[in-house]
Amino acid sequence: MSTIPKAADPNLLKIWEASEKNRSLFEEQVRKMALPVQAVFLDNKKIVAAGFEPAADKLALSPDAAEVRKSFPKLYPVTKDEVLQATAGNRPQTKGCRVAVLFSGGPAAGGHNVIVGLKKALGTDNTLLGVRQGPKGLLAGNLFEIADEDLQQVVNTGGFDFLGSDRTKIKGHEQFKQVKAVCHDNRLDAIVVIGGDDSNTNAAMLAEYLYENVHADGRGVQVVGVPKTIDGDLQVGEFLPISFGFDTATKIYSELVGNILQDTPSSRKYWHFIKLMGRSATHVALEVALQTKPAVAFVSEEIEEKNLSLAQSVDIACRAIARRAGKGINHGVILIPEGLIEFIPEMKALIQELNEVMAKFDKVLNGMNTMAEKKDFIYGKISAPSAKLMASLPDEFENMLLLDRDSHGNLQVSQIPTEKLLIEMVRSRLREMKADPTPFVGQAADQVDLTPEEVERFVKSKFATNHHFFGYEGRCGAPTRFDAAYTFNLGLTAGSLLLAGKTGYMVAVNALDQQGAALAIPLTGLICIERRQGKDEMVIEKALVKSDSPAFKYFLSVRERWSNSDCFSSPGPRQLWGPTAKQLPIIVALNQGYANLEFSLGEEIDIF
Ligand code: FBP
Repeated sequence: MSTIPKAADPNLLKIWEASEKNRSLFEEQVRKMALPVQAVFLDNKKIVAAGFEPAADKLALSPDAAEVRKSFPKLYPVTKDEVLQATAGNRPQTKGCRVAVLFSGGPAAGGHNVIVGLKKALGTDNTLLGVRQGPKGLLAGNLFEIADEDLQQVVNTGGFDFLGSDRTKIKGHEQFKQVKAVCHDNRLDAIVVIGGDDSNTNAAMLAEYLYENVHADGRGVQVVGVPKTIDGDLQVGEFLPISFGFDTATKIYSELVGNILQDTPSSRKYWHFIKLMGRSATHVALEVALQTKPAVAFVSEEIEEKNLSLAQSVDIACRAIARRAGKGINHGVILIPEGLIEFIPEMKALIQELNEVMAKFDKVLNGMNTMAEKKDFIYGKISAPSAKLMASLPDEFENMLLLDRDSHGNLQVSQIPTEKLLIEMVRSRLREMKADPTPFVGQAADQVDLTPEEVERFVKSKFATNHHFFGYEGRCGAPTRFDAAYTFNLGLTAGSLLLAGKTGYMVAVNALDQQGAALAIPLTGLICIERRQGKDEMVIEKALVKSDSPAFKYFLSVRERWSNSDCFSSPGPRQLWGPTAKQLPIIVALNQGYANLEFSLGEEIDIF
């Protein structure tokens, strides 16, 4: 055989260069993917805006509703906290409307399709402007007109790169005034905020502030929110089954976890501690657990409800490891939700105290030069139990708890290496258990039921580990078929709502297994009062995993079996075509009471 390298085939180079212009062969194909459109948005196969009418079902309001209403004297009398539903009747005929759209917060797959749907609903008689770099760009008036050709490039692609995003919180009179001036100067009639719970709270405040008198003739600017976040914690019961981006992120994480699970009984030597993104709620880790069946999956909400300490949480993992070691299985996967530490009650109390101290003494702390100086100061300000707990943590972890908070006052948990902390604590606990297994062996809830032979096997077993954090890998992947379809319909809903003259709503689509129903949820009806950075603030409450939800109950019924055997599932890469392409998130199908896992959102239409 010749060792001289061959020249590349010019034909292949041509194919590859063409694909480079279109980013990749995959993206070239994906742009052509037809999308399902709900019947209310179709007239003779042409996409049109829908009208709206009151929905039959009512929102369950928070106990703070009466207090919240006082802060929305203009919005509440109009929305009356009533949900609207899209209808093919009284379609809006609005022309000349100028709408600006922005992304806010972390990226999530499908954002580009929201914009495509929005533009389609607005049609050629209205103008869509993109805001570059999120709320910060809105304050700076960084707007440009979006053309159909721009959208042909980004349809069905992941990420937020078309516009960019950021986490600036628009708050305070000065910033609201700034937005008002931008609206006035750009002759805006409406703004669409694509964001999570905090961004939709901001949208409600903006809708109130911009309700009237933005333009010389007294007109205001409408504001509508679109529910985005991979965390899945923006849910409103049956009205909003899930935020967009969750499906793509969890399918990507499930593929990665499935691959690792496939590796464990192949190489038979590692315990993998895997932290999964999802700042607060455990929806992401729960979905990935249901998809992959690991040995252990922590559910933060359960730990909080049972009031478990950090040491007790560590014991959960140790018991599973010991039980499997007794059976000769010295490998497995432990899933850790990103927000776990904030839900362990003693850690939560510590973090809350730190948040308050850091907010209150912001200036003093910023003036300090060393971490040691900051620590000394902070230790003097927190309670004795919190100080004791903090001092017991490894240094690296202790420093991380003192990192700068995000613009909403939250600890940036994606930066905290919980997976490494757990490995250290599990290792030292296992050492204790092996040194004298007697107190740990038995049938009580906090013991491990092992035979003498199994105890011997456990004591001799090795504990080798790897740690991973899957977060940024999943946020911007190409949208799944569901996220692509769902977001396009959310965009159609938002555009229709604006043309129908509505303001102060968040769009939603439910009945995801039954052709979909487009809804508008009044933002004021979602707001409650929560303590943040030491102050009471109006926020949209995060939807956490509920212990009585069908998804959690199902998980409870199977997790011991998964833990005690070496069964697992490898769901493989997400599919855009073929028999599994239409699979919904399992938690959505279970919690909404669907009879199967397949979504159906209407007739498939070529978008361009
Ligand atoms: P959003 O709530 O803005 O959608 O962001 C969610 C998230 O992806 C979390 O899961 C994660 O903790 C956080 O963003 C990471 O933030 P950042 O992008 O600032 O590192």
